[in-house]
Parts: sequence; C-alpha cells; structure tokens
Amino acid sequence: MAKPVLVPVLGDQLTRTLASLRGRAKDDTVTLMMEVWDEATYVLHHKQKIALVFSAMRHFAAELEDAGWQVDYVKLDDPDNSGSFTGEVARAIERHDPREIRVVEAGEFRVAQAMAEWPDKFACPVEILPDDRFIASISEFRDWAEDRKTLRMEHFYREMRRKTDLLMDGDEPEGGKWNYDHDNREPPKKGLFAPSRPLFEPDDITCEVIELVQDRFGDHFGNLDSFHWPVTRDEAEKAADAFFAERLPDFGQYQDAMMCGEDDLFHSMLSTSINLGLLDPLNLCQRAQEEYRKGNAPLNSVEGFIRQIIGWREYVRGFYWHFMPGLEETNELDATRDLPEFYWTGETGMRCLADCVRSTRDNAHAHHIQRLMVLGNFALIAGIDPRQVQDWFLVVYADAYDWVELPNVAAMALYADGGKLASKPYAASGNYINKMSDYCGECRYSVSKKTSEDACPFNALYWHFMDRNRVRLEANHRIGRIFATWDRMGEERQGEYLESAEKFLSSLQPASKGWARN
Ligand code: FAD
Ligand code: DLZ
Ligand code: SF4
Repeated sequence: MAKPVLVPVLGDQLTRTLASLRGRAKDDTVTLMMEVWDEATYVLHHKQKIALVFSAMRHFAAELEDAGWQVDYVKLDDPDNSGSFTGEVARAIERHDPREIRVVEAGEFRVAQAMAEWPDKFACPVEILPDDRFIASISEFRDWAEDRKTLRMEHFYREMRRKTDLLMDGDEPEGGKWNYDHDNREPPKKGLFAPSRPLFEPDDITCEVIELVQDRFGDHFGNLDSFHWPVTRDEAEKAADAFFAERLPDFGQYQDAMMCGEDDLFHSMLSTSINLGLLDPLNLCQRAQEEYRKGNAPLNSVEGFIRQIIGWREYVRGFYWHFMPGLEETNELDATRDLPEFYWTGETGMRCLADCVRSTRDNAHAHHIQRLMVLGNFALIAGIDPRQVQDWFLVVYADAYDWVELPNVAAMALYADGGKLASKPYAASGNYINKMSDYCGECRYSVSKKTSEDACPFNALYWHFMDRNRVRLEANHRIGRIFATWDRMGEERQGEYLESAEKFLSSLQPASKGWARN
C-alpha cells in the first residue's frame, strides 16, 4: 500500500465530519486516537470527566471502524504508551510511515503549543486545519474584536444571528427583538416540576473504563457511581430529543432559577456532548428554531437557547484565543485568598454553596447560574485567587476545557480581566440568591440579616468587596452608584459590615489537599 495519511483525532474531536477526515479515502488514511497520561492529569479531573472522555473515545473508534476506517487506538495501559500526544504521534509515525499528518487545531492553548512544534519535530509534512465545527473561526473573531473599544457578547451575537440566519426575519430579528432575556428571569415556583433527563446506563465499554478510572484515578475528586452521561452520538441525540420535546418550552423562563436538589431543571445538559463533538451546535440551534416555527416552544426559550450556543459559546471561544496567552494570569482585583476547603468537601453551613458542590461532586455538573451566581460570586466577593478558582472549575466539570472554562471563570465570574468581557462584576448579596432559589429558607444563615453572627455571609462580603475595590469600580457607570448607598450607611454601620466580613473570611479553612494539581 502507498504511504497513508495519518489523522490524529483528539478526545474532543469525536465528529465523523471532522475537517481532517472529511473527503478522505478510507483505505488511504490511518486514524490515530490516543489515551494519554498527560491529558488525564494536567489537572486532576473529576473521575466522571476522565471516564466520559475515554468511553466516548472508545465508542467513537468503534463507530469509525464499523464505517470502514482504519483506526490505530492507543489505550492508557498500553505498556509502550509514552503519555503524551507528541510522543504517541512519533510512535505512530514509526508504525505507519505516513506521507503526511493532517490534524484539526487543538481546542486548548496548551495542546496547540505542543502541536505547533510537530512540523519541526516530524520528518513528514504536518497540516493543521481550522476547527470548522465552530461557527466563527478564530481569525473571524479577531477581525471582529480588532479596533473595538468594548467586546460585548451581545454585538457579536447579532453578527452570528445574521451569519447563520437563525431567528431572522429578513434583516430583522424574529419578533422584533434580538434578546428576550427580560422574560427569562422567573424564580422557581413552589412545586415546580421539571421532567427528568434520560440517564444512560453504562455499557460494557463504559464499565471497563469506569474500572480503569477507579483503579488509576481513584483519588481524584468526584463521585463515579452516578455516571450516566451520553457516550455515543446516538445517546447524545436521544438526550437532545428529550430536551427539545420536554424541557425547551420552559428553558427560557427558568434559565436563572435554582432549586435545592433539582440539579438539571430545564437545562439541556448537552454541553458535554457538544464539547466532545458528539452533537453539532449549529444543528441543535436549527432544531430549536424548528420547535419555535412549529409552535412547540416560545420565542423567549428558543432565542435564549440559541444565544447560549451561537452567542456565548462562540464568543468565549473567540475571546479565549484573542487573549491567550495571558488570560490565565489576569488578576485585576488583586485577589489572593486561598480557595476554601468547602469547594471540595461541600462542608459549609451555606446551603446554596453546599448544594452546588454536592451537585458538582455527584454529577460533574452544575448549571450556569449556580456556577456564576453562587460558586463564582462567592469566589469573587471573598477575593479568592483566580488561578485557584480556575483550576477548581477546570477539574470539577465534565464539560470543562480550558477554552470555555477560562473565559467564563476569569472574565465572567471573577472580573479578573478588568472588564473586557463583562461591563461590571457579577457581584451579588444573598438577596439575589434568595430571589432566584429556594435555598435560603432552610439555610442555617438568615438572608435578611446583615451583620449578626447568623447573617447570610454573602451580605457582608458583598459590601466588603465593594469597599475594597472602590477605586477600581467607582467610575463604572453600571455599578458606581452603589457607593452612594454605602456612603449613606455611615461609618458605624460600614464598620459593622466590614468587621462581620473580616471575621467570616478569617474563619475560612483553605483546601488541605492538592485536589487540583499534583
Ligand atoms: P444549557 O443551560 O442548556 O445551555 C445550552 C448550551 O449553551 C450549553 O450546553 C453550552 O454549550 C452553551 N452555553 C451556555 N452558556 C455558556 C457559556 N457561558 N459559555 C459557553 N457555552 C455556554 N461551559 C462549558 O461547556 N464548560 C465549562 O468549563 C464551563 N465553565 C463555566 C464556568 C463558569 C464560572 C460559568 C459561569 C459558566 C461556565 N460554563 C461552561 C457555561 C455553562 O455554565 C455551561 O455550558 C452549562 O451550564 C452547561 O449545561 P447545559 O448543557 O445544561 O447548558
Ligand atoms: C480531557 C481529556 C482527557 C482526560 N484525556 C484525553 C486523552 O487521553 N486523549 C485525548 O485525545 N484527549 C483527552 N482529553 C481531551 C483533551 O484534553 C482535549 O482534546 C484537548 O485538551 C484539546 O486541546
Ligand atoms: Fe446562601 Fe445566604 Fe441563602 Fe444561606 S442565606 S442559602 S448562605 S444566600
């Protein structure tokens, strides 16, 4: 046989129509898939995330083989496994003597840097192709961002609506408005019921992987018994079908709602499948649009869902590549406190945080508003070191990859980028959490109390945050007015707030074990 083309497929590139495979002859191509130690341990991922990626990779390899592709699959416990992508590509070159390597660009900066060295390292030509599963290419975002004073998602989103023709009525947005967020802030009603999502029972491949993860990564964070993620395209499609049929209609109005013990509510739970490549983001948006056109789901829900995907998801990916390297080191608010132990153990009297950590540990998932307004908000107002918060978010979620986690954490939740992404910090007192959840009623702290021993810690921390960042934030027209309220309180009341916050902060136990990195 003539020398083949070697196509490495990374763990988050599990798409049959990947640019590197598209149009290739099967008998002229060797697809290389690699389980490597470096990827499993660059942070100490939640056990479910490793199991998910390995199981989805193994299923995808089988799917390719069934379709007639030649797949060279390196398992983690292969005795000759070098532990890195570069090492495994080098070994595969020895095995197959390819005439060329074709690979789709890596999602993460860390891996892209290693890949950029391949053309010099290897004797055969290496072609690195853009990842066209995203709607906007990296250079398209750069062109959009260049020369703009502010990089607001809303403006980018409108470009994406025009580009995809989603929810467009000629040149105008469907229904006359670009954004129906105003209708999407319903607190949970008492007795609110959300249909449960399909849970997928581990098959033989997944069971084998779970055993491997338990054996090799048993000391990583997280519960593995509750693994129910879709691991194949078919399962992911079933999860999407169930979402469109049962939860999309209420997705919008309850998008920001939180209920104790109700982990999914009306969210799609599709991020793991989209990020792995099992589901196509544009196709999901087209399906959501269809539900609206058929009268099955209201515009506020469908627009909200589409905005999350062609708006936020595309935007944070462009933002990541625009500000990397460097974004990971930003710390505009000089936050230096250690991450508290309870982010790992869930052991805190703050019911909202305890529930979010529980869901994170059990499901490797928490929904957006839990990530932003509970876990992120607490880290922001308590002044936790962004690097430690970033590591935590990268470890604990099954959908976490640096390109999507980092902008969401550093820029959206922590304002560490100084406001390039968000026009103001997402800082909130207990009042917001109380309005949008049922957490506070049974909490050992009282949300209506401000500074007493049993007062909700978010209340004093909020003012402590504002006070210590006054110089930076006062000129911000979206938040500056809050300082008039602070000043009206007078020194004595201010002192009580600050003292209460200091006392609480000094009671926080820093994490006792290196849960995030070796
Ligand atoms: P849904 O609520 O059903 O939303 C639909 C889809 O929209 C999601 O599946 C996702 O693909 C996309 N989406 C929604 N919001 C965002 C966003 N802000 N950025 C990118 N995509 C978005 N998402 C990740 O995929 N990986 C992460 O590591 C991650 N870390 C986050 C950290 C913080 C601090 C915050 C505030 C958000 C983070 N997000 C992350 C975004 C969001 O929380 C998750 O995408 C969402 O919770 C996934 O659940 P779902 O599929 O049910 O989402
Ligand atoms: C997340 C992950 C893990 C845990 N393991 C692997 C692996 O062994 N092999 C692989 O190809 N991909 C893995 N991944 C996903 C990669 O980290 C992801 O593809 C890159 O970060 C993208 O740049
Ligand atoms: Fe969270 Fe405060 Fe409400 Fe308790 S009272 S659940 S700490 S917001």
